[in-house]
Amino acid sequence: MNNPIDIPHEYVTCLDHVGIAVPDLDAALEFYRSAFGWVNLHQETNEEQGVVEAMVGPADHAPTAGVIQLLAPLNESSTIAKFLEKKGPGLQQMCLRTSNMDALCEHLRGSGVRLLYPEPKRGTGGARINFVHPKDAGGVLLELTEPAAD
Ligand code: CMX
Repeated sequence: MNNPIDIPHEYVTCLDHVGIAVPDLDAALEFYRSAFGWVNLHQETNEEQGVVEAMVGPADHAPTAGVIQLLAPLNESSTIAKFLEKKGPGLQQMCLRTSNMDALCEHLRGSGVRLLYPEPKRGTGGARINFVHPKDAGGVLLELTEPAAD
């Protein structure tokens, strides 16, 4: 049966990134540069999510190769500020890339998996994002991202 709701592996395409909460973005960038020669591939501020984020990887990274997302809090009410306060710096999330966010969300909700947002929000580079609650994903905050068309 060629129903995309039944075959999520066809539209959940790769590990997009792992997200690390950091108190100091510049210090974290310098660590990945000096330790591994990795570079800041993309940086932006997402006011809604309360973060300044930087995608870090090898300068010639392949489009489907997972990268590291450094997440620094934009203000004290930021999710990342709360995470740093409760747990300290470290792995905050893992993100899977999808080519069909709507079908994936329908599939997950139909399976009883809790998503944090009723509709996707704006993520890195204009991507559509949502999150699986960590309690429904083995203790891992699981982000889902559908990159912007360009
Ligand atoms: N990873 C794993 N478990 C986590 C977690 C995380 N990042 N954050 C919270 N939890 C756990 C808590 O430890 C807690 O477990 P216990 O009940 O066993 O103690 C449980 O989840 C619920 O925690 P909570 O205190 O009730 O909820 P929080 O206020 O910590 O919020 C969450 C948790 C996931 C709802 C919140 O972090 C959230 O909305 N995240 C999505 C948005 C986000 O992370 N934005 C920043 C990144 C932006 C981007 O990637 O673009």
